[in-house]
Amino acid sequence: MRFPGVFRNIARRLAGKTILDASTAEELEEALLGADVGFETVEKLLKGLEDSSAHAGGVQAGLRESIVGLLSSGGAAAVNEGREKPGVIFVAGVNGVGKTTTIAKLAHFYKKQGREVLLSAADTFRAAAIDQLEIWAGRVGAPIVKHKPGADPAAVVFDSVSAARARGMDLVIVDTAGRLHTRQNLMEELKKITRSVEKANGRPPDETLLVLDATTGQNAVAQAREFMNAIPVTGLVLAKMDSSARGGTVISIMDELGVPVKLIGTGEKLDDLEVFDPGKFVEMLFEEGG
Ligand SMILES: Nc1nc2c(ncn2[C@@H]2O[C@H](COP(=O)(O)OP(=O)(O)O)[C@@H](O)[C@H]2O)c(=O)[nH]1
Ligand SMILES: [Mg+2]
Repeated sequence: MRFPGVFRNIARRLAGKTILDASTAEELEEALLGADVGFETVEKLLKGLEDSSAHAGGVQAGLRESIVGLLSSGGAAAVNEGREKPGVIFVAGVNGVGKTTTIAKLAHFYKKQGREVLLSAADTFRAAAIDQLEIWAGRVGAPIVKHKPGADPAAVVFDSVSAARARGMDLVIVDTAGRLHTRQNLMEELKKITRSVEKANGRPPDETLLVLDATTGQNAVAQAREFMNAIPVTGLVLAKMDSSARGGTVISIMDELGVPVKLIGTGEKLDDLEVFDPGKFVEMLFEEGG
């Protein structure tokens, strides 16, 4: 994954500096905004740098540390697989962000660890969505539970979780619709599916992942707020990090939403999913791809 030179340029500009002077602060502000870091997050980062009069390791190290701090503040980054079988991972997000692809990658990730994964085709709004998940299920080698297009997604989920329980499987990953007739309908449906998991499994979903398209910047933040009003999102997945122009999106998304980014999508293939690591990510921003 490579980012254009924004952060590398920042790093160069800050090289050797132990005090943040006004003109550098201004340049830094502009560069961070240009890298898709949201306004409030930029102000917070700058204030942190200005407040400490001198940075032992240099301003650049101070900035990196602050960013890693922001990226780590949302809590545990591991996907919760549930304390009892089957764990239920609920996946939401608007159409086109990369939900179904992420589900396939995640199923593949667990299958490689020898876990038994069942996919639940609860995006019943579009017939093509069921077909698409089925194709991925075939590639990954995971069973799928599906109903007819237009069926009640809560019933699909109930059957999926019940089947996984009966077969003693480890995990159920639930694909959901990203669009219905209205946004209100969609949010109601997601709530209903959540209750259906609880009915079938005796507890709500163990993990509720919201998939966001990393290329959409502040728009992704707005989307996330809407979903978070309807369902208890426990983790974010930033898909399309490989085509994300600037990389700063992650920083403001985590700062503004207070929910950890747990996974990042780095391509269209099954292996293109990574567990999000703040330290590694910041290093990559500043060094590898710049
Ligand atoms: N480059 C890239 N493309 C992705 C990634 N994740 C998904 N996509 C593509 O985004 C498009 C929409 O993905 P899909 O999973 O169908 O989205 P959904 O509507 O949210 O289920 C497809 O063309 C995927 O191949 C990613 O991490 N990187
Ligand atoms: Mg889909």
